[in-house]
Amino acid sequence: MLTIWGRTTSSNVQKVLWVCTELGIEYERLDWGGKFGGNDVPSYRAMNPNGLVPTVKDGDLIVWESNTIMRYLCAVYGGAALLPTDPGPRTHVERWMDWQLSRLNTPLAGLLRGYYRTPEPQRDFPKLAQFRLEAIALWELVEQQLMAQDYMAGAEFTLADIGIGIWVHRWYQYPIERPELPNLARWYARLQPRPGFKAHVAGPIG
Ligand SMILES: N[C@@H](CCC(=O)N[C@@H](CS)C(=O)NCC(=O)O)C(=O)O
Repeated sequence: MLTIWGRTTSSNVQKVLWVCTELGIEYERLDWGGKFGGNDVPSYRAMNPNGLVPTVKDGDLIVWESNTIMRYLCAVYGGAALLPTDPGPRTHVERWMDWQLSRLNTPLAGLLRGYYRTPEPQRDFPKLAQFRLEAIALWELVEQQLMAQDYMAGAEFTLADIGIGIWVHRWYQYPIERPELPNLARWYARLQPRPGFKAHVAGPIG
């Protein structure tokens, strides 16, 4: 059985748990990181030298980096619908996965840290305002992308929706003003009935 190290409130852990639900993968999960600690335990560092969550063990194999874990699970547990094996269609999914890590993550995680992990007197409000503007510019790209299709990579739900979906849920909870982006809002609503979203992502930011 798969073992997953990671607290359920972590966005990167949630991606992995959501994929497990989509693919019906059984797993054992250990509360790790955040208030549970454990990231600096030498045996954990030996598995994941970053000292971050999530880490996954499948048999003798250790996997870390949430997107790599998602790709691995799709490859091994029948996830071709979530991540096509055909290289062309696959790029449509992977570019948005990479975009999430390389672009969306910075302002969205910055807002999370600022509003949810930093006491109000210590918040850097000009920086938070900048993160908000950067995030809006990026969500506008998503708004365009969703103009003529239901999901990030086309007509079907894929890993791209999971990777960005964990952030859209946070975006709509942040205590900030948001521009109206109707395609984004409709896509967010489309994700919410999925069992993986309900089980692992829905609810207040932890
Ligand atoms: N790029 C890594 C980032 C991992 C990461 O930053 N994890 C955060 C939680 S979302 C973490 O471990 N923070 C410290 C902690 O939770 O103790 C991934 O996608 O897996």
